[in-house]
Amino acid sequence: MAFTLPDLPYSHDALAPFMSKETLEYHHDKHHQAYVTNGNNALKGTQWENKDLEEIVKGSFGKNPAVFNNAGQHYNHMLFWKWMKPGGGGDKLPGKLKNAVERDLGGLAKAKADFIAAGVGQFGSGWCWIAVKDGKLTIDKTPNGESPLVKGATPILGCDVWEHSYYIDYRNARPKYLEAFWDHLINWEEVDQQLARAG
Ligand code: MN3
Repeated sequence: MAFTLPDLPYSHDALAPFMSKETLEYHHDKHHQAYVTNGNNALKGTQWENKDLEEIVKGSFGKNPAVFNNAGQHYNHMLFWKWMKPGGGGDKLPGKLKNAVERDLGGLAKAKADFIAAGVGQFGSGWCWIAVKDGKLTIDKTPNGESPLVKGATPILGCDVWEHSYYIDYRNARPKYLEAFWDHLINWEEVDQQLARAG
């Protein structure tokens, strides 16, 4: 199934000042588009050409870097745009998600600190995550285009810590970007829905 670039679920200027119009114009319109274009080219003639995205990501991991890197990043970004909304973030978590964070991650303050530490601790490009594995929430980080999906887990929240995601707005201050993502951008209702789907 050919990849297509989804529209952002909000306007390019909707997340300012925490993520600027210029960042989204480059990040969504150019970087994500490049993963779509290069992924479609890499898929041609492979066994994954007509598979769905999750199957491509899992199947090509460790086998075909050109397919995996682009498919992995397409998968991650499809989710990333949905994990943000104007006026998001903070401590207004829906009940089921809130309970799971208390139960598995030691409460919201510890979850925030550990999530930010995972993002700051990812050396070079990558992502930090909250994922569901065996019915429990975990915090993790991955390099490049990898995700919890290739470790048998289901991501329910992720933050892109590639420099293209924050350098225009925060320069080298990755911790400040992660803090703003958590405090002002996360779409907790979407995270809650993905938790419900992950079981
Ligand atoms: Mn990115």
